Amino acid sequence: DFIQMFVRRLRGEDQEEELVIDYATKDVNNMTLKMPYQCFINGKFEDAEDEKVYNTINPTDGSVICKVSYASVGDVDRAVAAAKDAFENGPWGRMNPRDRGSLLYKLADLMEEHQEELATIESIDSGAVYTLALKTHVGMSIQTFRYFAGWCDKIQGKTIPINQARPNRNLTFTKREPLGVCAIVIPWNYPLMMLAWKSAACLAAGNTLVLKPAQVTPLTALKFAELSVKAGIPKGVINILPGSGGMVGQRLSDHPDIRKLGFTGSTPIGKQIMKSCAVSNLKKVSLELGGKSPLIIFGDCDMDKAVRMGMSSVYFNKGENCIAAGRLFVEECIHDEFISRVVEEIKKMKIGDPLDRSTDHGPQNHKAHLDKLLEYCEVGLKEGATLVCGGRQVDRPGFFMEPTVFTGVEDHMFIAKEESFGPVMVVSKFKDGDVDGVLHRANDTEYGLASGVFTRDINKAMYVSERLDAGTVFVNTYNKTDVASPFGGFKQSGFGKDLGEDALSEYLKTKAVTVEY
Ligand code: TAP
Repeated sequence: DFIQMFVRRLRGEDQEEELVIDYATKDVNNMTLKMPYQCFINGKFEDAEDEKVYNTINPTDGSVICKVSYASVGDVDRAVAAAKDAFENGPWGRMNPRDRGSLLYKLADLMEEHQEELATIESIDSGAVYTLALKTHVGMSIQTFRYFAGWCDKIQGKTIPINQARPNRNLTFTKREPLGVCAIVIPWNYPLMMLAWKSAACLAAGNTLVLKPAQVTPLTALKFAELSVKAGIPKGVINILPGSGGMVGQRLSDHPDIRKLGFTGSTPIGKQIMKSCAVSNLKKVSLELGGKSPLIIFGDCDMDKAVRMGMSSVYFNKGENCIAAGRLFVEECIHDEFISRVVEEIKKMKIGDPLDRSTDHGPQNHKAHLDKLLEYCEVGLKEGATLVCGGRQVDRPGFFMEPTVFTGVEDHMFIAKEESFGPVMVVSKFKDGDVDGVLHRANDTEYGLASGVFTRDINKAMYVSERLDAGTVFVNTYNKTDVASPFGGFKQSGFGKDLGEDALSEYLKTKAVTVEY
């Protein structure tokens, strides 16, 4: 019966022999990678319907890593049916929350055991610098699962005083229940971490899921699927379908048995998804979309810190960072010094093979993205912004782009308004002391994901952070994202939070029970 099966699974006794995986293998980074490449449906790796496949590419040299299954609508329907059955009839739905937490802790432990392999796969599939992949892409993913594992047995409702129906008495209490089958659709910039941010909260809340990774970065998600089996997560709870947004993603948005879709990606696709979710069956949605996050640097800042963090606000993960500072506003009195120090530091950055431990800056994620970035820089030049450095592809194989700085960027320009999602620093000056003026310009965007301010004046910092219209404000720091702190945007950067206690609510519904006695 299922309890015995569950106990065996918790002990990991019956898992490894059951699971048959046809791996793609590769010797790289002093290890042999074993990479599942097929669709993961109902606890098994299997070919897509029609056995369709596509190639996933290593952006460091443009070579093919391996072929990957290309899921279609039929595969989505099978995965959703499996997730529905796992939710309604499987052990997952009946499990004690604390046991659910144990499984998620086990999964996090397995991810840690395999962290070098996961980071290497992430590095070759997405171009992430290995040292960063280990610490952030994989490291934060592990922390995310641990953090949400701890929430499983702490999801609780309230008792609420309501008017009594005298002479009887009433008691109202609320229960927080999982939604059912959830879909998760994610982008390519942090493939495993985006999976972790959404899946961990979704699973901790007791749901089952069908996830579509970005087409260009499917491999860590499929390795994660393998680890989930080893952890003893029951079949059907996690399903992973590599494939296109237009087909797999669209079918997930339209599917009548899915109750929630969690999405991270661009604003136009987010709108399309929300529309489809509404029309099909009014699915709940959360959308983490584009950004053009302003970073304001005042003359009274700690200059060393402002230079260091101003650079990482733009160049972290080669600029493929949703909260990247899309626009820097630098006070006139320090503008020239700031720029010359940034340029000096850029010269020291080592561009190269992301697996090399001394590399600071790896290749852009895929060719189409690099091409878009080069075009972005051309537009900036044509508009009359000053290209201080960079702007070109690096003369070597692969999809490398020079860290770039534009100054003299005026508010009406395309590069002042549109996100690059690459290593392009876009700098505008503001008049000395003009706090309200720069705030107005910083907020004059339809995006509202993140923002930052550097100043030693605590009053100014508080004033500015109150008025910046963004879901995250960093004061004298940047990119300081933590699993316990809610993350998500305002305005057309979307709604709904990842991480922190808030993220659980995205995957729960509240039931009010009223008793008369
Ligand atoms: P998108 O083109 O929006 O793609 C994101 C995901 O949606 C991919 O998996 C994509 O599939 C899928 N998709 C495409 N069309 C779809 C449809 N009709 N229905 C359902 N899913 C569909 O974004 P991108 O270019 O991959 O990522 C870059 C953008 O994401 C940037 O604008 C960036 O700001 C944003 N981003 C935001 C955040 C946060 S937290 N706010 C984090 C990271 C990135 P394919 O694999 O086929 O493309």
